[in-house]
Amino acid sequence: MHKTIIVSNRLPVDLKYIDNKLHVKSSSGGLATGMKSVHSEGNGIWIGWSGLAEDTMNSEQKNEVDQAIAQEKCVQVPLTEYDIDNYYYGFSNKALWPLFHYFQAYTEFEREHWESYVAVNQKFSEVILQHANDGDTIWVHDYQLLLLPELLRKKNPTLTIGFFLHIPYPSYELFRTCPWRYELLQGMLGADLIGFHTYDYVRHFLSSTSRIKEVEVNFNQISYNNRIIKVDSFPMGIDYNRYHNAALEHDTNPEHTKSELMKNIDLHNQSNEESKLILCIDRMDYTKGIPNRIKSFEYFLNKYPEFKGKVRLVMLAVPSRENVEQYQLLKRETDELVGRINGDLSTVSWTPVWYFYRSLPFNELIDLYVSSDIAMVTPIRDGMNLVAKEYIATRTKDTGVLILSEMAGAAKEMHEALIVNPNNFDQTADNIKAALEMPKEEQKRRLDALQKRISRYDVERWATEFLKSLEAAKNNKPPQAAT
Ligand code: ADQ
Repeated sequence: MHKTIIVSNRLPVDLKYIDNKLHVKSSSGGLATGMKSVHSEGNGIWIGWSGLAEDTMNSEQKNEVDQAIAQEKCVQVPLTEYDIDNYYYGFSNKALWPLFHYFQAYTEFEREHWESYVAVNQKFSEVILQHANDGDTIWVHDYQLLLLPELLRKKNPTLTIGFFLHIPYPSYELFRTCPWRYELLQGMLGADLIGFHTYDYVRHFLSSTSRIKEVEVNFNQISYNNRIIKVDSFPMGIDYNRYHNAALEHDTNPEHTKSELMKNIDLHNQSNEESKLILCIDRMDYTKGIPNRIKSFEYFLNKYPEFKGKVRLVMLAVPSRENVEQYQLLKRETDELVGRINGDLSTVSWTPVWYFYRSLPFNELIDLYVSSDIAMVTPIRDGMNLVAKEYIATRTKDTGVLILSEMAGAAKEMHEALIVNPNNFDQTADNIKAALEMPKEEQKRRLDALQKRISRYDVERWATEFLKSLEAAKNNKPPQAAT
């Protein structure tokens, strides 16, 4: 029987050496959840990097890591510190990430980074080919592995290869600025099915492909090298029940032990009945629009001063890619903005922005989701954005309003949110006011529609639909499918 191999840059296991002891934690992130049934089925495996640099471990540790990973039905692609600096922090996060998110001024196209990107994609293909049998299905994830589909197909044309991009696909005008645009497209075109979150990304991809390469595009199919490649949108969902049930549990369990953070928030709410809480949860990334959000909140407070003392912005930012310069600059800008606004506007009993720079465990995240009146998800650019969906899943009392950036892929499916352009502070301020004043019936009406959709198109359904479509794409192949 054929198996399915999932491939992503990082494995769904978190490995750490603390005081020389290996700590292993399986990930409960969106992708790991969505892939759970695929991964646990038959002899399916997951291939990726462990998160630990190969050249910083001794042979005993390497063995220990290998064993721990094998227990999770995973196989690792060993990466060195050089690979991580150049392939991951370099080409993936200093070239592709900003380019695909329209931050062209941040892109660095370095030959050394590119060469490492090619070499690491090659390393991935070698490990996969050692574990794949003829006819197996390989599902490759994300921008770190754009070259992989073609590398695999060249060596084994019997494989069925799917590729899914988790970030936006930019317009041709932007994509063409990449010196290795041809190679990147060539790499992706090794797949039988290429998936994106939204139809706009599909359109941009088809347009880049037809302008850069000699291909024939027919609706959402590309004819290339005697093969047909299907391109389609698969909006990724969340594990709706996990979030919804955790929120219900939070409501009903009187034994629920609250975090220090929540105790403080509760204390503040009790002392100020009218007080409203606006929640923001992001990775600390320049694509997430964190400075704009703070500035638009300040703009709102100045435009509608009657809300001063009554609304707080609770901002939770999880540290990310801290050794990339743009991320350090963003952190500094955020620290300064929060400091300035709180310095300018705070009173003895009111601090407008509560800012936490850390990752929170799941139960504390739920505490925050449940306790907030409004969620503000206003990225400058975002492939999908799962926080918007998680917030909706935690609404168990028919109250809550989502303010959502039109630049997030999620906006394409979540029309009932208050949709804003994050660069338009006037519009954002007006929508914050509208959210704060929205009648209960309207909140319920919007939430009902959103919850219905988000619960139906959950992450498992996303994975199933992609694999179903991949199966169909495979059967679409002309009989002699080799390139
Ligand atoms: P990300 O850019 O990581 O993902 P997102 O989709 O918002 O963005 O997912 C972030 C996840 O991290 C959420 O599940 C959230 O709950 C969690 N999180 C954020 N801050 C946290 C904190 N302080 N503590 C604990 N957890 C925190 C990429 C793309 C997105 C796309 C996803 C999936 O950039 O556009 O939606 O992949 O395809």
